Amino acid sequence: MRKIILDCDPGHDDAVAIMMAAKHPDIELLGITTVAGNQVLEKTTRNALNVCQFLDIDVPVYAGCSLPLVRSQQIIAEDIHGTTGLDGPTFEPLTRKAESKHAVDFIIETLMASNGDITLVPTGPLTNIAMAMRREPKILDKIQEIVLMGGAYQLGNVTPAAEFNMAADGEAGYVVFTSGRPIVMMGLDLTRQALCYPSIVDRMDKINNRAARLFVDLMRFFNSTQKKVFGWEGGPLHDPTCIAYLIDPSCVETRSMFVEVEIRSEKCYGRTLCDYFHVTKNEPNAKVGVKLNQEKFWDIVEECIKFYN
Ligand SMILES: [Ca+2]
Repeated sequence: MRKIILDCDPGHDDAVAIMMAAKHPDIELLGITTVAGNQVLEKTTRNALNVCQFLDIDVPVYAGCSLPLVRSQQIIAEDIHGTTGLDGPTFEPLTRKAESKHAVDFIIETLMASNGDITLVPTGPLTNIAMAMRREPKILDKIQEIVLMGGAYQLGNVTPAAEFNMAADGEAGYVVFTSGRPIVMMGLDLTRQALCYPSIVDRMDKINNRAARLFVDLMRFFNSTQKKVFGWEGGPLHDPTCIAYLIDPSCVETRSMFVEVEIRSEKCYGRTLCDYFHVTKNEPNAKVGVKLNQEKFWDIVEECIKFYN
C-alpha cells in the first residue's frame, strides 16, 4: 500500500486522478491539497470538495497557495476546463468544507511525522510543494518519491516551449527538480498517449455507477474543448497517468534524464529541459515517462471506476 498526498488543481483530469486514488486498495490517500492552476484557488478547492462529496470520498482537503512563488500573475486554463474549472457535471449543493489548516502546513507536518514512506503526487503547478521544501527543508529526507504530472521533452501546450503546470510556476518547478529527491515525471510526451477517445468514454459509461457517470460528464466536456483548442477527438487524461503508474509501474516505460526548468527566458519560461541523449553528462535526476501501455492504462482506469457503487 502506497501512502500519497495528492496535490492538485481540479481540473477534469485531476478529478479523475482523485477518483482513481481514493478507492484503490494499493493506495492510501492521506490528503488532497489544492493549488491555483487550471482555475483560481477558490475554484480548484471547491472542485476537489465537489468530487469528494459526489463520490463520498472521506479524505481531508486542504487549500494551498493562490499565487505562484515569483510570477506576478496566475495563469489559468479556462479555455480547457471552463469557468468553474470543472465544467460539465452538475453537483448537488456543496456541504463539505476544506480543513482550516493550510496545505503547505499539512504537507510539512504529515511528512515530518512519517517514516519517510510518503509519495508526493503533484498534478498542478508545483507551488505548494516548492513552498513546503523552502519553509521546512527537513522534509526533503522524508519524501519517498515525487510522481508528478508536468513538463514535456518535446512540445509544450501553453507555449511552444512549455507545459501548463511548469509555465504557471516555473520557479516552483525549479525548486522541485533541484531538490535531490527521486522524481518520476509524466510529461505531455507521455500523457498525449492517454487520449480519451469517445470509444473509451462509452466503455466507462457501461460500468453504470456514480463514478462512471462523473467520468462521462467530465470527459464529454473536456473532449469538446480539447477538440476546439488542439483538434483532437479525445483529450489527454494527463494526471491519471501518475495514479496508474503508482498502481502498476509497468504501464509506463520511463527513461532516466537530467531535467531542469528554465526560469530566465522570456519565451521559453517553464520549459523542462530534458537531457534525453545525456549530452550534458549531468547525472539524471528524474525518470521521465516515454511510453504508455495504453491497454493496461485504460484497464486500470476501468478497475478504479468499478470500486465505486
Ligand atoms: Ca492538473
